[in-house]
Amino acid sequence: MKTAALLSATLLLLLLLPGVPATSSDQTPISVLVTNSVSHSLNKTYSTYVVYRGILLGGLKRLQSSNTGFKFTYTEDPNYGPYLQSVNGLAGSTAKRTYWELLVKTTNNTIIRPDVGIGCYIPSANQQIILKYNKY
Ligand code: B12
Repeated sequence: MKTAALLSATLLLLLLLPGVPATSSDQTPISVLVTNSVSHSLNKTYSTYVVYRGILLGGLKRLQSSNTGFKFTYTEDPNYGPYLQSVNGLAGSTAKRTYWELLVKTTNNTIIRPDVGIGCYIPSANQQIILKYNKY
């Protein structure tokens, strides 16, 4: 009896505490904009989600398997982890000095350039992830 009361009190506390998800599987919705500043081809926007405090890579994998036409590949850097190599069939190239830049439009419309890659970035709800084919 005591245990049951304690359990419901804990559950109530979890539901009431701001910022604490009711379950660890809560979805954090994000959109993904694919854009190209080298050849100015058509932009594409997709919707997906990451789990609570999940990494962007997980959201991109989920988006890829949702059959919306979004495709990506990545390589594994020994020091920094996943490096976004190609998006929708277009790959970055050392010879052409091109790469897929990772930008994020936050909910107050500011565009930031994360100082980590797709394997470390943890999106917040309703952020727009911008994958921009760019030159360096
Ligand atoms: C040059 C450079 C780049 C170039 C690399 C191109 C090239 N062929 O030279 C370009 C412009 C492509 C680049 C891109 C990015 N970079 Co950079 N880059 C560097 C820099 C200044 C030097 C790397 C280097 O040449 N090292 C010397 C060589 C001999 O060692 P290397 O191991 O072979 O270097 C390779 C890796 O560093 C790799 N690489 C470069 N950046 C990144 C980022 C990630 C996430 C990964 C997995 C690999 C990777 O490319 C290098 C060449 O092959 C470092 C900072 C520094 N001073 O070390 C940042 C650095 C590695 N980059 C960083 C970041 C965050 C990025 C981006 C995610 C930025 C963004 N928001 O778009 C993107 C990667 C996006 C993607 N597609 O996944 C961070 C990584 C931190 C982290 N823990 O994740 C660093 C440490 C800078 C920082 N902000 O502090 N980068």
